[in-house]
Amino acid sequence: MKTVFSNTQLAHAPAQEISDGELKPAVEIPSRAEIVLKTVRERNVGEIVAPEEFPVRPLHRVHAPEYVSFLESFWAKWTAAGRSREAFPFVWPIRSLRQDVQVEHIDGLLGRYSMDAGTPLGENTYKAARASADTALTAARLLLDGEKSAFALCRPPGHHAGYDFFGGYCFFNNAAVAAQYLRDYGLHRIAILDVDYHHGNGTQALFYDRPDILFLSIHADPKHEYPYFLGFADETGEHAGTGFTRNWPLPLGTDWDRYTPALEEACRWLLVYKPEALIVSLGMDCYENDPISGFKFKSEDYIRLGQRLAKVGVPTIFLMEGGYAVDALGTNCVNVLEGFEG
Ligand code: Q9C
Ligand code: ZN
Repeated sequence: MKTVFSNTQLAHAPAQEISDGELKPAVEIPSRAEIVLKTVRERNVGEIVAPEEFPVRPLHRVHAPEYVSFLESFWAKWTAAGRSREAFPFVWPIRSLRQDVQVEHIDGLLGRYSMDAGTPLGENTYKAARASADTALTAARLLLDGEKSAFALCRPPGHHAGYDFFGGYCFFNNAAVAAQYLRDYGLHRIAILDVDYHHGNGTQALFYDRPDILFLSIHADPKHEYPYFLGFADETGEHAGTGFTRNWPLPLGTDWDRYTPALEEACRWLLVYKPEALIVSLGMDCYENDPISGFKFKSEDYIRLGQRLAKVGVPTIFLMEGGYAVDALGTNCVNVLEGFEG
């Protein structure tokens, strides 16, 4: 299968992140994409193509135009305020604070458009995130043009980003942008299967009231893991979307054997729903040596994951999400792709 990737995606290169009460070296870093790209080459997954440059319109189908503009203009405003290092939000308009004020200060804007303090923004974040979304859109385009599968080597990732906020290392919701694009260009039923270790809160929220985009997510129980405030089993959709969201929160320590019942159930939902396209939000952070996660996948389990998804028998695009054990990331990711291709 073809891999889509652009070097522009490497331009977002955060140095540090806030976690566990410390400033630590960032884990969502350019070498993640580089090692996956290298492994795709070495193991001859297929041709590597550059993304098309899409206009902003497909982003506006999913994200608030004012949010996109905020990201675009962020660095100019940040530096105009005399700051030169990467930025972290630190104040949010939560309960009892006013939601209706026109925020102008850059510190207020950062809180208005974010969900956490763990996601650094830098000079090139916007252009890298745009390129990552272009990579997802190009993979969607490949499917519309008749390919049976494609791999979008997205980075920065997307599934935590929502209608008007960034967070969890994510800025544009690549999977959501690709899903909406497939809808806008003629497909009627899209399924998104999110196998990242963390719940895809952004993707779920974007499509929560819609029956045309099924959202299935298997992840660490938010009772014990980020994002803490979404991803529980009782979230099944609302209004016309009732029944078109499913969550399988699993305990910390879950290994492949304890993961497969959830995966089998998710695959059964796919069989019933009969999507015209499947988008896999492919995080590799269920891996046993992931530095920020608590599941116990072995590298070989990623082959099994790819094999199982092939049996679903639907045109599929894989979009990279998380996965922070950089040394093993290329192997784990290409294991899925090879497992899928058989
Ligand atoms: N103490 C994705 O995998 N918090 N995002 C980590 C660790 C944020 C992960 C805190 C995790 C976000 C795309
Ligand atoms: Zn993750």
